[in-house]
Amino acid sequence: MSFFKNLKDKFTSSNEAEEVSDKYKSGLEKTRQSFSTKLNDLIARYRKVDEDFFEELEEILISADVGVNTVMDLVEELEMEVKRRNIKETNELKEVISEKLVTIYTEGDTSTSALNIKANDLSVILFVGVNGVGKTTTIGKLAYQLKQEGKKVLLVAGDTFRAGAIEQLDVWGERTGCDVIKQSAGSDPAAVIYDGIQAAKSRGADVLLCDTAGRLQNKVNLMNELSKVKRVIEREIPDAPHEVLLVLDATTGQNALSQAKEFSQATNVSGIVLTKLDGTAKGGIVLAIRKELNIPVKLVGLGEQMTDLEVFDPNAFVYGLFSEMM
Ligand SMILES: Nc1nc2c(ncn2[C@@H]2O[C@H](COP(=O)(O)OP(=O)(O)O)[C@@H](O)[C@H]2O)c(=O)[nH]1
Ligand SMILES: [Mg+2]
Repeated sequence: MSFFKNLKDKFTSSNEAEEVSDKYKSGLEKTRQSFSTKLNDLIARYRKVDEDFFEELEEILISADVGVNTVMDLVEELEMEVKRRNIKETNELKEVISEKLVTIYTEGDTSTSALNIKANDLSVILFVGVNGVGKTTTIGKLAYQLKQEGKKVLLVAGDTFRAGAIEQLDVWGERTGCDVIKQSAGSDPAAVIYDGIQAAKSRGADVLLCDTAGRLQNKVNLMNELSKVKRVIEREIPDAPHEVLLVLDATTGQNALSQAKEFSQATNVSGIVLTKLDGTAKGGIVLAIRKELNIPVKLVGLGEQMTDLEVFDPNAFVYGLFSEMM
């Protein structure tokens, strides 16, 4: 069966699957418009597959932030596939490109993007990332989802540095019906997180979502503080934190990659949350992050609403990009 047909079947097979693919489709609107316009235009100009075609395809992929190394790998694989299947017409390549985007993302890694949340015990999730990337918003969205699944969720206001950060988390607490553990602004974040863990244990919470600051007096202070917060969590619960999620803003492009390198050193990041995919035409950054950092993208932010957070699924991503070309 063809790859397009498979995808189509998969994402129209049930109401749930359709809901997921609709979210991806609308969240990836800008990337799809830009990418499919360019790809269709390229295919119209080059009817036959040749060197120049691949060179221009490289440019399109690089302009979508896929990342140079990933683009090279991808195009190499495409060229092999063209030989193997004896493809002559560029029109036939749409499907091959979409298929390769998925395989290049998943290559050598069959793990799912599901969060490491325990069935019958407390799970602690630490959110890190620079200011404005969407940490607090993602915590609110995730709290909402987990509550829908029937879990008891507590939030901890570990960003004690930025004015208004505690109130912002409080608003999400009210919106989602989750308690927020907090101290006054300026207090020691590790102490607040410690309080959060004690509260989560005594109240029998299932999941503790820990917010942190994205900026301090300087970067060294921030990284030291995050390491300290992580140590406190480890000391209180030996196998925690169950996830350290680095939140990255997709609209910042390749800059997100350098942020990832810095935070990884301080906290051992277990997964990426890529926010604001709806706000960029360069959604290819998701591939660059996966390939160049070797950290899985676990969640994607596809809008500002409470429901605009999805587990990352490379198939849904590609379906969202190619649905109009199928
Ligand atoms: N369009 C869009 N905006 C988002 C998304 N996630 C977060 N935001 C917005 O990004 C801004 C900063 O978010 P915030 O959670 O305060 O970032 P923090 O400083 O990392 O905690 C807010 O205006 C959010 O509404 C997303 O997936 N899509
Ligand atoms: Mg915040």
